[in-house]
Amino acid sequence: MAKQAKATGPAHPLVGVLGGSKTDLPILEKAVAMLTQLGIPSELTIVSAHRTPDRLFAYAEKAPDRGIEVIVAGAGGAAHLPGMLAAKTYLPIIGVPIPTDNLRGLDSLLSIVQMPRGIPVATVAIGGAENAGLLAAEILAGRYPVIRERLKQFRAEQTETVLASLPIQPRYTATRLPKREPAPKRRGK
Ligand code: RP5
Repeated sequence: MAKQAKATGPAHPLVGVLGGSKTDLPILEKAVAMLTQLGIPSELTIVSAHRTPDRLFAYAEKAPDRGIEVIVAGAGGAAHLPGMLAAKTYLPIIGVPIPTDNLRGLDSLLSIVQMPRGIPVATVAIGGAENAGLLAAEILAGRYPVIRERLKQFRAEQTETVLASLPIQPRYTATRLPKREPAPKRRGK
């Protein structure tokens, strides 16, 4: 696929990519890059569950009317951003646990993945922002056939790249087997 597909459908962002802090942006840019590659318009901004809670509520409440259909939310440590967004909107929320210095993102992962029954957050791997972008695209693919086609193409090219990087034949290592033990005698014979 061309590095960047033409933007898909509406001119407004379909995916909101939110980080809890400026320091989360290098990871979340990978979700934006994936969406851009698939031609899906997105917006990237900072909303902190703890430092700017009113902004979080306002974003979640206005997002559907602004045409946002999926939210990717990354946060680190006591990562409450994805869960609080999920509590305030019916839009699907994809949580990205941001790696941390002290606990290497395990804190972020557990904070995001252990949602209570009734308020789900789809959680990707620690630092797995590319997959968050892909998952957002897969959610949108149900409604936008052009996104479905681009995802199919992405998968096909990915498979081709992997197969092209492998040796064609399985590698055979010749080695001398030890002599076989004689078969044990059957009883009664
Ligand atoms: C969280 O605290 C953010 O998502 C970020 O990952 C973490 C640390 O934030 P900074 O102290 O780097 O701004 O809310």
